[in-house]
Amino acid sequence: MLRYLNGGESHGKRLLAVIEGMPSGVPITETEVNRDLARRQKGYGRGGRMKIEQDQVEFVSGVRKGFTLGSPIGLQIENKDWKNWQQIMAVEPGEPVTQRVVTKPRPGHADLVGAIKYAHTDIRNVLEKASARETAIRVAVGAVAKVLLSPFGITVVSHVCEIGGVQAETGRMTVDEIRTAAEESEVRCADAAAAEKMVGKIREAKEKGDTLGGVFEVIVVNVPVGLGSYSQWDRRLGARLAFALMSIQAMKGVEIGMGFEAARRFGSEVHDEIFYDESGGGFYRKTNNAGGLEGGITNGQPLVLRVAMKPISTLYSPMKSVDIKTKEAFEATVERSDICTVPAAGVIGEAVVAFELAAAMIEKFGGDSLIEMQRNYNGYMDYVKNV
Ligand code: EPS
Repeated sequence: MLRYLNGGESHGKRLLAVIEGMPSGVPITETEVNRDLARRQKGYGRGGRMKIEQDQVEFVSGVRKGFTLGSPIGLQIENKDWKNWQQIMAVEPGEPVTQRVVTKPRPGHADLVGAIKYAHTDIRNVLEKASARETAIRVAVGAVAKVLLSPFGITVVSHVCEIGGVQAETGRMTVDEIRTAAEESEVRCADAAAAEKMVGKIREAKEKGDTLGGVFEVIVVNVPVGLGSYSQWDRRLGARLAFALMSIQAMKGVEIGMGFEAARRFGSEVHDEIFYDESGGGFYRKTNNAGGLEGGITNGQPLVLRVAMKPISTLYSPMKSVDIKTKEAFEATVERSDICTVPAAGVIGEAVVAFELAAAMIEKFGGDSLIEMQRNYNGYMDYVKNV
């Protein structure tokens, strides 16, 4: 079983995670994790905080001489901003904090519900962990998962499909073309004309003191048939992927394959017909409306998942709210915020999808060592080829 826990306040000393259940013998370096951390920090529409942070992971356990040991992998990322918050975020007991106390909840944020639930009078105690700063360590965890998927040829790609209502047109592009174009785009969108319009929309939101959401897509190629199971509700891989994606801050919906459009069509227009190639190709489909999943099980086609992100709830332009201390109405204003983080959200989506797939691979092929997994994988793929 692969699992992880994370901790860390946005302006605390550092973020941390422990991954348990990674097989031994997986080649891994901090450099490849840092590559994804840098990808997460980019994107037109980011705020001032990203000028302070240059996220770098440190492995503190479970890795020796560039290989995983099979023991828990400890990861940490320093918060560079912590030096500006040492007193406010101090761990030691002392005088009550009087600076940067937050009593004004932002509509759409965890602020109010979190303060009520945990009986906090300073909303900072809520927002520090509710913050999407947490996604930095989740990307690091996902990068470790990607390293396990890579020997099996499994590649996870993401791109932005929509920002502020501007839609990208990528229907005729291959996954490789999408990936290359998205990585070069400042909004991680593979359609250059749409990307330009998206940048314009983000600029417009900034001028208005507003924020913007959008939609990103995660595509996974070379997924073997047979990951996940219909045999129990919580083993259905589609459900687990949707859970993981919905656990990212600000996500409001997940579509698999044709998604919601399938609800509007006849069955004959939706389901992917099955063919058989006698010359050795075996079973195949001409379409992938199922997005690579049938009955909660991968069918060997690419996984296609689209995720809707709401606009960030920290706005420069005021929205109505009520102070939790004085109960007076106020109009919220902020000092620093991102305008749009859909480009970064795609990288986070890749990470959580990679983690769920790594977990499913371990369940199917064993998880003590990479060598054992490869042996089992090769035997299974021989069987699949001859079905
Ligand atoms: C966030 C608020 C901002 C973002 C932060 C998420 O932080 P700050 O209040 O320090 O400006 O920058 O995102 C990150 C730090 C990050 O690494 O993505 C929030 O409230 O969710």
